[in-house]
Amino acid sequence: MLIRRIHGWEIPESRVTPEHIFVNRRQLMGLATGAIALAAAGPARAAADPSSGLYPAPRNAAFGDAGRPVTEAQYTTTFNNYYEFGSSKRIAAAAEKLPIRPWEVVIDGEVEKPMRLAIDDLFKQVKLEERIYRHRCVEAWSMVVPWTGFPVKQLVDIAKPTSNAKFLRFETFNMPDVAPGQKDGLFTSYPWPYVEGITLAEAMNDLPLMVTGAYGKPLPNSMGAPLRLHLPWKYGFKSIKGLVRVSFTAERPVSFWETLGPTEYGFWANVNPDVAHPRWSQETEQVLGSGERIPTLLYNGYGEQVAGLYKGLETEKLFM
Ligand SMILES: Nc1nc2c(c(=O)[nH]1)N[C@H]1C(S)=C(S)[C@@H](COP(=O)(O)O)O[C@H]1N2
Ligand SMILES: [Mo]
Repeated sequence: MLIRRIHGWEIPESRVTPEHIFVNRRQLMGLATGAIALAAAGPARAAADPSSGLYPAPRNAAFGDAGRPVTEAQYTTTFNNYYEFGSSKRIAAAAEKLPIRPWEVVIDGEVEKPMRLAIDDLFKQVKLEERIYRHRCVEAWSMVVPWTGFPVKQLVDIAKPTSNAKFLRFETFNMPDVAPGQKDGLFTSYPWPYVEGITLAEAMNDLPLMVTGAYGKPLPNSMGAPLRLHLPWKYGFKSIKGLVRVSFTAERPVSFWETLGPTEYGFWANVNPDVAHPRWSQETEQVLGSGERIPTLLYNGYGEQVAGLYKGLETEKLFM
């Protein structure tokens, strides 16, 4: 039964290919893509967002330009995995119904003092910057996004973990009344809320980003507003959206997908073209928007920054 559910989930080619066709059709129709991009980049909601004054944040050039074109917002904001709102990629309209203010984030577990922060108060305690990162979904499609956010390190500083803390456990909202995917039937319930985890050592690396915005604006709901994680060297499912809680733990957290399909989705989930998913190859990826197929890189090309984190862990399943 588990496997059947997973089957319904990740079918990389069939999900991505229609997008490619869709894109080409638009181009064939002679639509000015620039005009579409402008329209898509300016959602009406952004004006009312209390954090909109924080944008655009300065770009941190130390993280480069991804070496590939930035994927236009018209694609990344409308082709999303966000199972809380359904299992198709077209959840953007449904996600707009998520009330993102007021919004609180709880920091608890192995910390000096647990706290509950209003999201805009949290934003006041951190320094936002823009970073262009590659994103590689386990389904073998990819994108490049200029994210705005703050290093996970800054969150660790705010939390003040105790010496018992070894992991960070991230949790998404659970609101079945607004998120139809969380209202599953009797025999098909997912283990909501969505949970993900990383080690404290990973959290202290320079790369992981707490994301608050994209394309120089507050995040659209479809991409995980008001707060999500981005881990550019790991498969996309680790980059959890709609965060309401970060807990510091002594034990390794078990993630949402790991609970559903432990033989397919593990804790580490580092990108590796040479380690196939049990049901498909990870050698290449299809670029969202252009539809181009390109080789996948070890650690999604971020090995220089993160490979050292995994020294001595070679017996672990690092790449699933
Ligand atoms: N809460 C939550 N976070 C999530 C998901 C989800 O279904 N729910 N999907 C993951 C997957 S599989 C991917 S590829 C990315 C997609 O992020 P995007 O919609 O910004 O492209 O979000 C990840 N974070
Ligand atoms: Mo994904």
